[in-house]
Amino acid sequence: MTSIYSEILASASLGEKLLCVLVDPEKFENDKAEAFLKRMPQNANYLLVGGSTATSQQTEETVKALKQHSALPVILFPGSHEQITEEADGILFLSLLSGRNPEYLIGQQIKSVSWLRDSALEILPTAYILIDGGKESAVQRVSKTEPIAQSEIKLISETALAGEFSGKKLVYLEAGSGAKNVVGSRIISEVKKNVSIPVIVGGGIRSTVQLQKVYDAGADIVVIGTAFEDDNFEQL
Ligand code: 1GP
Repeated sequence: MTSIYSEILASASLGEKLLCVLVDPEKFENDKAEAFLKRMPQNANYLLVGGSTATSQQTEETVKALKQHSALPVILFPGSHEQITEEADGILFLSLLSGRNPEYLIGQQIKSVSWLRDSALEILPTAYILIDGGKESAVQRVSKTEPIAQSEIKLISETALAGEFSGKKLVYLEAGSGAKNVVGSRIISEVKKNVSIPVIVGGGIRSTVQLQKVYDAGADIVVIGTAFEDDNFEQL
């Protein structure tokens, strides 16, 4: 079976842009999974499942509901080590490098080892960088860390590169779920220029215009949650 990461690398090397639909198990109505998936752009590549405070049971049930109606790979995007289920295909193994809270740099990761040690989930080490999206995000609240200001392009870029040097395979530039301000184009292009691993961008993307702008700036993968969840993604 081709691994998720080798697919991502192949797409990135061809300049093919990828789209992830993010589902928060705490808010998702599992019995409406089929209708939800029909509404999604048919070019979506992955389903991401996770939220800041979802339980393990909620996560597992949502993954199962999505898998019943979709053949897309499901990747966990865990807010905590408890949101791990074998029902998924892979996991973004996140380290919140923008913050200085050891619990989200390494603590949660250690707690997840007993779940992951014998797991078949594909582990995708990810440099997770929280950037100011104009309002307090759930990541900020839960992790008790500050986002990096959008003006700190050099710091964001160096944080991303430090992530790559530490062995992360992906960089995730996160403006926070429901962000007012999407991660700026200059940040994305600067990070893209500096790292050689694929770049994910998410937070506050609500229209095809914003989506295209983020892709044009250099994002390899875009994550959209809230706009699809609220069914108000603006198509042109
Ligand atoms: C949040 O980046 C994701 O972690 C997606 O954000 O919900 O605003 O699309 P939205």
